[in-house]
Amino acid sequence: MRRSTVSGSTLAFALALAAACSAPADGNGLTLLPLLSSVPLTTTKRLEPVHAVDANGTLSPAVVADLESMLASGFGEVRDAPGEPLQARNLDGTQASALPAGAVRLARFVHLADTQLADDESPARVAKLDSIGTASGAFRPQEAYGCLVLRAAVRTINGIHRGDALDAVILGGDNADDAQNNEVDWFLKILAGSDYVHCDSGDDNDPVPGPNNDPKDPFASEGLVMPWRWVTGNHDILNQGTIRITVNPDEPIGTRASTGTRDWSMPGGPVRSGEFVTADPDRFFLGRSALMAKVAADGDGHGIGAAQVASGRAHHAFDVGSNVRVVALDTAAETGSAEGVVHRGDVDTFLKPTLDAAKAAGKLVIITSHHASGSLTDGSQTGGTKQADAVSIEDFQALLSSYPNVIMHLAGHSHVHAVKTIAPAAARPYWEVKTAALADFPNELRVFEVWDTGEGHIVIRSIAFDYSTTDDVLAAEARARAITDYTSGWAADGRGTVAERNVDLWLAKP
Ligand SMILES: [Ca+2]
Ligand SMILES: [Ca+2]
Ligand SMILES: [Ca+2]
Ligand SMILES: [Ca+2]
Repeated sequence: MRRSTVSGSTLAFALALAAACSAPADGNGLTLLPLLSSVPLTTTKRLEPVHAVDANGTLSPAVVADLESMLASGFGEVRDAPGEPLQARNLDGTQASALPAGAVRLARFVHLADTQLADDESPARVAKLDSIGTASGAFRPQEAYGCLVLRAAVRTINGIHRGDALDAVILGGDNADDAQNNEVDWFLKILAGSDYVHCDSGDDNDPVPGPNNDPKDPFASEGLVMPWRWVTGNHDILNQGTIRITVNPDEPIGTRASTGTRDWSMPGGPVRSGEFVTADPDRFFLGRSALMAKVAADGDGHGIGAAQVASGRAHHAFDVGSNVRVVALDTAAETGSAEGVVHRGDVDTFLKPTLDAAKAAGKLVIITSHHASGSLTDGSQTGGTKQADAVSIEDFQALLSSYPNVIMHLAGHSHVHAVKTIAPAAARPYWEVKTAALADFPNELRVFEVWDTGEGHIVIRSIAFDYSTTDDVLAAEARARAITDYTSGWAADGRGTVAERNVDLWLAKP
């Protein structure tokens, strides 16, 4: 209001209006970030950490003072680097040609893997066990920002879509970090779009006083504007992605953090253990069927319906674009263990009939699951029990290979971009591709395209991309922390090799 003199009543009105716009008392009507109209993929521009990696891991990102010291001395900085051109590859490892001019694009979708959206205040967390190496995921300095990173990913995907339309988004599993009801609620709300998302369990914390300035503040999310499809990972159904939820079923709703969780009543949210957590009934473990029911009830169900609710298993199939069918296989083991299990019964009752139907319909098939074939086990790894009906890696690969229309197996779980030829002995080879984790450096997603060359080949094009931080300081802070996790020497490099990021993967048309 531009006035040189302001009456008392007008001033009161103006102040009330300003308060309503900036900090709504009821939390509703939060403002969306500006929509993006285009986003560079990594063929155009890459982000590169500036700081060298401390191979000794001298300072721990889980210690507030260490983290602040590293952030202040540039461990989290990135710079723009030149884009990385597509590498065209044949299944036998030789270099392939460029796409011919007459090639036709059949499908275009995004793979969003391993968000591991964490309730970082849950008593079920194991943050005190954080270490360099296998337990590096027990604590991440960026984990409190998980909801904001997911919001940034949604905003980025929509921006890419506005530039060149996407048919769908396919999840990679490990959408939630600890199988908790509130984590899945947050995840679904951010993808659905909402003017009020508040990722803050237990007490309502406000580590930086005021709105829109810390990860415990409520925010608005624009939501994905294209269909998306659910895939279940081990972290979606197991405590810390490893332990059966029946072992200590009430752990997350209670008050005792025996293995360390974050205390946001203290500056920087330090990791503490003991009896200090404010109980929160929304933190309960969902379990397979309740998880499926929750996903089925959201939007169009994302591929999940009555059959999946009844079985608790996210086996389903859907068409993407033109002539491409995606077959989603649930490889998470509710009997425990982070690694995957494929049960013979699921192969007989779901996978084979679904592949047979796709073949009869003349569809190209992409199999997608959380675990790649190399992570399939008999279930007996840490936290698990041996499953007598588990399918071996060799048998699983041979099965996919026996269908000439299966062009790719798409997976997550490893948190590293990877591309591999699967070539069972004396059988037809196919591509296996893994996408890095949104949760960990480099925090990238992939866009996939399926092309028919018109000259007897199918080409799977995959290009990595970074979530945008344009006008999003909290997402930028999350990135700085994830990069610090890497440069501190406490997190692995998830980038893979140059031949595994931006690729044109050729194979003969079936
Ligand atoms: Ca860690
Ligand atoms: Ca809280
Ligand atoms: Ca705040
Ligand atoms: Ca809050």
